[in-house]
Amino acid sequence: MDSRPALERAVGRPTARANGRAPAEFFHRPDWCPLWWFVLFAATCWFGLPQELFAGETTAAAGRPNIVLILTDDQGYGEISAHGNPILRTPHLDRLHAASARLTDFTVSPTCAPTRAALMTGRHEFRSGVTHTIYERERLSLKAVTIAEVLRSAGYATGIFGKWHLGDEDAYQPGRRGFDETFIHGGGGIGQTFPGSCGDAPDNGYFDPAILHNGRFVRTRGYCTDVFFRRAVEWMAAQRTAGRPFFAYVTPNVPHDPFISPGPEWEHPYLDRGLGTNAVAYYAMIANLDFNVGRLLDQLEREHIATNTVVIFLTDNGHSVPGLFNAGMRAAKGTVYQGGVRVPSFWRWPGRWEPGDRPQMAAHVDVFPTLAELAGAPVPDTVRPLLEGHSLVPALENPRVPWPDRVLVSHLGRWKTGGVADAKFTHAAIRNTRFKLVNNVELYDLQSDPAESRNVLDAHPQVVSDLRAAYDRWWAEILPNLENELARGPAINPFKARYWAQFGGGPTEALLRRMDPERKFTPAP
Ligand SMILES: [Ca+2]
Repeated sequence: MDSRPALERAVGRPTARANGRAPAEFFHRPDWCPLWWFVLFAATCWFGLPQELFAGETTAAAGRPNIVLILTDDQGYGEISAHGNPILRTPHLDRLHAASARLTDFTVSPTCAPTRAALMTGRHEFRSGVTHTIYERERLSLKAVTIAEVLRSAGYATGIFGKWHLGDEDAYQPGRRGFDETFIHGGGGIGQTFPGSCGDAPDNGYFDPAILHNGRFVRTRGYCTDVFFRRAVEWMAAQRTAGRPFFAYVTPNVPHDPFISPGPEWEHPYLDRGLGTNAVAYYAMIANLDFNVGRLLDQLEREHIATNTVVIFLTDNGHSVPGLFNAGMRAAKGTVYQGGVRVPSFWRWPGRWEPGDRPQMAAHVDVFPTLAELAGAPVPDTVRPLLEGHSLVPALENPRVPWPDRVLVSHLGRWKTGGVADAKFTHAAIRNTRFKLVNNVELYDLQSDPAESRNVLDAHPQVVSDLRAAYDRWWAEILPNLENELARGPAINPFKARYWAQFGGGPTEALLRRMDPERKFTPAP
């Protein structure tokens, strides 16, 4: 197999040369995939908005801002005090919220690896083989081109600090997917062990974790979130000194379970508030995360690069502790209801983007084209037609920019091994700006009923018909891309094998059983 990075394979030559086409032309391309032609046709019919409205004049590419993308794990829309949480205090995220353009209708996937795949590729995760968070189905197809590759080809230094979760085998690691600097844990969380390849270093914990730094483990000191942000800030300072624009992808593993508090001082404000043990730890983890976001923002000020740095804050799915404040939305992580897929989306560029809400319907797939445009990074001709996202720059620059209707699909995936044929209408939703069709039998009017409490399927037969047709087409398109469904992983998690090779040791019988790749096909009860 061609061992070059996917971007170089895509363009067939070294990728530093520009292809000469301005990013704003994404929306004028005649060779868009058929689905998007259908979407635009539908949008024009339903709302009478011309396609050209997406192609607003932009000025962003005139500069080359640094880009910091913070993506937290299992923090929902409601876990920010500026969003109305009555208990949790997040003063630094609130500060970022106040200074940001905020996409208030921003959709991600229902779980971790899927959202990360869509962010990295600008495409729905199923198109890159990601249909689960484990069982080799979290591996991002090696055919995919990542936004990190595109930014690096444009001269950006690229770094990841935290969770990757798109494949733990060497070929899938972020160092081979466009990142110069990698400082990560394995699997979907610190200390995890699953059958096959997905898992972290043995016996790893949230305190003093062993972290894989550019291919070698380092023994760190402190709580995981502090460790990841500290290294990210150090690396950003080094890039500033070197005079290189940078893309820092900061992906802490919190507040994903296990709910391990960073310390009693973080728990204190949440004791005696009627919260369960997990909820106290969950809020303490977020409070510590908030502190680290503040530290990062302060560092940008000290380095005098805040005005030349775009800071983006997203989370990867809805919250995971039932019963907590959820901004009035239905359900949580692992569902396609709004509580599972609508998340915070803050975009700060001081002096460039007016702080305030942006109502335009947006999603994780939009991040790739947006970052490429901000960086003035050329997207290969072979990749551009595959992108499903739109650049958000017009909306970030102008809160009132008209925004055509579109359709987005959310699907949980996670069907049993080999069971995709039965999964078409299970944990599946397709929506446009106003309506959402869930599992083919529930229709919600998100504008009048954001809580998704009233099924109005019978009242809107044309809407249902149109969404069903779009979904049928989408489902047929994704099936050929599910390349990981029957993949068999290695007998030992690669992170563990690498750790033992560096420090000595080996698996116990119990650990061997937990890593046995056969469990993918016959899971233990
Ligand atoms: Ca997650």
